[in-house]
Amino acid sequence: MRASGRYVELDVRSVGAYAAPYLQEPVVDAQEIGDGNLNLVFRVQGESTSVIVKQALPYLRVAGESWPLTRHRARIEAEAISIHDKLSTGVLPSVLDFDNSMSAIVMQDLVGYSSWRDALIARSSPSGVAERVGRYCAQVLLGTSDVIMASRDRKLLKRDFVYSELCLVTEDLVFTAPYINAESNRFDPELSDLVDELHRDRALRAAAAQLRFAFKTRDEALIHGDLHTGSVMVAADGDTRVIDLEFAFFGPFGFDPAMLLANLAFARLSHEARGDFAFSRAVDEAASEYWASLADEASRLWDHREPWYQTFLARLLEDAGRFAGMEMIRRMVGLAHVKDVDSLPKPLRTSVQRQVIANGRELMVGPPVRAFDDLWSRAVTEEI
Ligand code: SR1
Ligand code: MG
Repeated sequence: MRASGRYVELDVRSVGAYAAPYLQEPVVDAQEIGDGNLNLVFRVQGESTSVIVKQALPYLRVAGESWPLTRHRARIEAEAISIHDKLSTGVLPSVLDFDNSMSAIVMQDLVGYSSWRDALIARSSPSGVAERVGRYCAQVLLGTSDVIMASRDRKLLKRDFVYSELCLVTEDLVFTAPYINAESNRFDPELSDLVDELHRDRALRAAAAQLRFAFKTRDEALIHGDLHTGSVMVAADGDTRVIDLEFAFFGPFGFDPAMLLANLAFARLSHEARGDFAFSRAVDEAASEYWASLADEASRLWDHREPWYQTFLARLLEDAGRFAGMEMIRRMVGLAHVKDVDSLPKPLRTSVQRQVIANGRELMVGPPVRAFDDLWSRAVTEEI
C-alpha cells in the first residue's frame, strides 16, 4: 500500500506523475473519464498500457462542496474489492494499489468494456453476464453471512465496515427524499401530480420507513450497496467486472438483487416503449438468468443438512421485490436518474416514468413477492 502522506486533489496534469510507477512505460496521456456522482476517475496511458486512478473527493461530486463527505469510501471500496474478490474470483477489477492518504485506488483499466447499462441501451446483451452477476451475488452474500462465515471472523470483519456516510446518502436519496418535498429531488414537470401523490400516500410512506429500518438494521451480509447496471462492466466476450464498491456495508441480503433487477426493469421498459420487443425479451431472459444463477449458486454453497434454504431464499426474494420498488421510484423523482429512461423522447419518457412509479409502488405495498416471475412481471408490467 502506498502512503503519499497528505491529500491533494488530483487533476489531469498531476495524475500522470502519480500513476507513472504503475505503468511499464512513459505516460503519454491522462484524461478524467468519470461520469459518476461521487469521485474523480482518471485514465492514465502509456504507449500500449493504461491504468485507472479513482480518487474520492471530500464532497459529493454531483452536489458540489455544499454536500461534504469524508473520504473513507476509498478505503471501504479497496477493502470490499479485496474481500469480494476472494469469494468470487475473476469478477472484480484488479487493484494495483490503494493510497489511504490520497484516498486513491490505482486499478486495472477495463479497456474495451462498457457498463452493462450502456450495453443494454445499445441493444447488446453479451451472453454470460447475468449468470456471472447472479453467481457473484450468491457468493458474496452467503460468503459474508452467518450462513457460511465463521462467527468470530465475521464479527471482526464487521468492525471494518461500520455503517458509512454513503449509507446515509442511500438512506436519504433512496428511502427518504422521494417521499417528502426534498430539495435534492429532480423530476420532470409532467410528473408533478404523481410526486404530490407520493408525498400524500401514507401506505407507501409507511412501507418506505419500514424498508429504511431494514436497511439500517439488518446487517446480514457485506453487500455491494449500489449494484445497478452502471456498476457492472461487460466485454463483448461476456467477461464481467463488478465495480464501484464504495457503498459496501453489512446490509440486508435482498438489497443488491433489488438494485440489479430494478435497473434491468428500466432497460426492459425503455426498449418495450420504443417498440423493440425482441430486445425487451432479451432483457427478460437476462433478468431470469440472473435470478436462476443466484439461486443455483446459493443452493450449491448451502449446507444441505440445514433445511432452512427454501425459506431463506423466499425471504431474500420477498425483500428484493420491496427494495426494487424503492429503487424504481427514486430513479424517476430523486436526485440520481438513469439514462435508460431519461434518454427517451417525451411523451414516451413521461409514460415510462409514470409506469415505473406505479410498478415500484405495487412492489412496495402490494402482496409479498412469492416467486421470481411474480417480481419481474410486476416490475415490468405496462398497465397504465
Ligand atoms: C449522490 S450519489 C447518487 C447515487 O449515485 C450512486 O451510484 C448511488 O446510486 C447514489 O444513490
Ligand atoms: Mg457508482
